[in-house]
Amino acid sequence: MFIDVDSRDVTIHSAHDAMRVNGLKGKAQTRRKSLNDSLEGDIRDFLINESELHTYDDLTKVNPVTPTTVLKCLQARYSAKVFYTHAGCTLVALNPFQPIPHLYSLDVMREYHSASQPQDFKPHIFIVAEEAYRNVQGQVEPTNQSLVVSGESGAGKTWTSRCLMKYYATVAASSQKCQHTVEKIERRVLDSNPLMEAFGNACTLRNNNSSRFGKYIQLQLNSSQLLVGASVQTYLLEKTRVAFQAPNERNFHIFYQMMKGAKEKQRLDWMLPLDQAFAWLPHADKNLEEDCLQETVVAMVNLGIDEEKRAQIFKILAGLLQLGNVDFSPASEESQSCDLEENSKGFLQKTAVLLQVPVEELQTYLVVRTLRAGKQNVLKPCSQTECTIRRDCLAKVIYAQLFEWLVTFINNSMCADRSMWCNFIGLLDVYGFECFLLNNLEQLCINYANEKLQQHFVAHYLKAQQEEYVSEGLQWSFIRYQDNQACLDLIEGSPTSIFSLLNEECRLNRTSDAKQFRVRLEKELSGNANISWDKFSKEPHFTVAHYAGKVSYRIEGMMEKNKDPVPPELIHVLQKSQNALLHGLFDESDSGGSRGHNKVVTVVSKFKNSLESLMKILYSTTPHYTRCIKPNPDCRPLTFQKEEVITQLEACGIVETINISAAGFPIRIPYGSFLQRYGLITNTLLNRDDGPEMSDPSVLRSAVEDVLNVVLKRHAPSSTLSPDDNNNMVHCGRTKVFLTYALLEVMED
Ligand code: AOV
Ligand code: MG
Repeated sequence: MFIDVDSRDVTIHSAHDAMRVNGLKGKAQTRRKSLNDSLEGDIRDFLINESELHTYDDLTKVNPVTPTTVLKCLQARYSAKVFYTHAGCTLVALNPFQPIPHLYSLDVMREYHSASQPQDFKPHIFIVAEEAYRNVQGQVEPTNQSLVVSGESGAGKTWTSRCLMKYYATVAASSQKCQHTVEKIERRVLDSNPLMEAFGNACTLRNNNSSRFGKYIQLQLNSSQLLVGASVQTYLLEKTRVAFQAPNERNFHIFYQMMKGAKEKQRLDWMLPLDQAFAWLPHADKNLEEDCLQETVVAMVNLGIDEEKRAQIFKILAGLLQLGNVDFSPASEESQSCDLEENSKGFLQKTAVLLQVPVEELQTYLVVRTLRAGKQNVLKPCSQTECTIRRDCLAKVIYAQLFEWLVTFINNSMCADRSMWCNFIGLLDVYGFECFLLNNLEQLCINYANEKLQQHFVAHYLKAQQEEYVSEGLQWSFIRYQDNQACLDLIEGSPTSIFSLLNEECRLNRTSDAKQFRVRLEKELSGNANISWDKFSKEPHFTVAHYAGKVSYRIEGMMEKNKDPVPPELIHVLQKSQNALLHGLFDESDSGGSRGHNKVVTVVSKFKNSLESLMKILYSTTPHYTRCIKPNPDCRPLTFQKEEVITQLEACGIVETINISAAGFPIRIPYGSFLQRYGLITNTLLNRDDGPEMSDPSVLRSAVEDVLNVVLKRHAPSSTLSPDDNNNMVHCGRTKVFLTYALLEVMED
């Protein structure tokens, strides 16, 4: 796919002549590298003044824009405790990892909100917030806005989204007239955060409060631009965490909140004695500020979850903790079913009591499964491993359904009637690009989502670049810039892609073999340059070259995860629950979809569909990008590590924006400065005390053109400076000369 940019519109269209493309990006990269290496001494001083780097509010103004100069600028600013920097149409936010007094106070919000030109203020997330708020009203017609916050785990996405929500809850709720309802709604919108975080966030190696789901929240505004409601859409909760926590990681916060915050009566109701250890509750000794049950309960109350429902929710959760302590011992003979470990019997009993399901049936269907033989059902004992898998599946499906119920409840509680609102501002807080030593289906989905967002971002950034050229009067256009479509085709394309092959494997419903699948991938996809294999690796895997770097994915277990099977017998047990909420979660009447009997809706299909609707919304709104950067891996306050930051600049597309500008004219030199340095070529050396006629732009411009004509004549005789010529080396704008790196090198020689 190519992105064609004309001066106003970015149109994206598929073209299969992809391979024929000019290697713009490649060439620009080589050029940039050689320039970077040779950028020494006085040319660098001429282009950038290092001692003033921290004063650059916009990275695209650093001249030349290269990864090195951008990195230096960010570092200088971070040392000066300046955490926000523009990067063209993007905002870069560096995580200070410590509270910064007054940076987000009500006074500061009001200052940005009441400013006539907030852009003239210091870079801040409130500029983005305010710009979107003003854009919603629109000069011609109102337009919906999207604020996309991205960055790696612990970079500050969730923190930033919370800041944005507080901003709107403050500035969009100033009306006195309908204060009562507005106050209520803004409270609810803000309370949705701690509630969803209690159930969807967890302490990981990278972030004590890591979001284990993606979310897009739409703040609904009425014609007077007041916040009247909100709706939230969530993406792919990492439900595996309920039953499996990686070493040194924890389960979802809510379990710890219960364990620590229960009052005496609740402890009895929930069967949670203080001295009881739970297998699924590791590191309960760690104390986090996120462990506060009270805050979650207050949020539940404010959102309208009544006492009865709360009791049902907590009992279900407590039941899951007990279930985690149920272990199986191998059967003495193969034809026999597994037994429970001696002390597991009590835990299973408690699970059944808390989930309010019949204990015998629960036990039976954990250890045997039904097979259909002709018209009859026969019971087949499961192996010890299979029993454990069934137990975990049960926990995961309950937790995932509960989370979904909660999100629906929150939506019902916050969402305004469609007639009440006109426009929305959407906030997207999704998991950033991930690359671990071992990567699974989850990472493939997350990175696929990031590829999608990156494509959207590139289209948006190209458009902004083009607009700058237009404002300087340049005719040149980014006609063909190659984006990441090839990688997306590899992952999700049709007819053949990683997703389509995975789905086929699941549809065939056979026991899939990782090695065979790898052979199949290689056979069907080896034509795509974005996939590769390490010939020496013993483990079946494939490696995808993402825009942010290469990631190797393990095939083992991928098909099973994609199928996400739930033992139907266990669902039947849950349908017998006396707990009204739990019973409702598995109501037979709507057990279609993923739990339906015949149709397999795989994890990747569901994810692809939900992402596609998200992308549709994003393309229909005006986007604003914020890139959060984690300056060191250990969350240490005010510590800037270059290698960490540069990798993230790559992953979040800042380096890509540099590439895009390199594909155009990355060196921009004001006429005066240009003549000071290169005027000697035509003996028009410009000094500081040159007369007033030299400050006249047209005089300057013509002197500059003389210099350029001499150089072009010698080095590129086919190029001219005529405005109609689609010159690919240099252009004269209204106030600046726009150059490629190649021509800069020639000039320097
Ligand atoms: P994330 O959302 O990007 O990670 P968070 O927003 O949870 O990351 O930020 C991680 C931690 O960094 C927070 O808990 C704060 O302690 C700190 N922090 C972030 N931004 C700021 C700020 N502007 N000022 C002060 N402290 C900040 V993840 O959800 O793990 O991908 O999955
Ligand atoms: Mg987060």
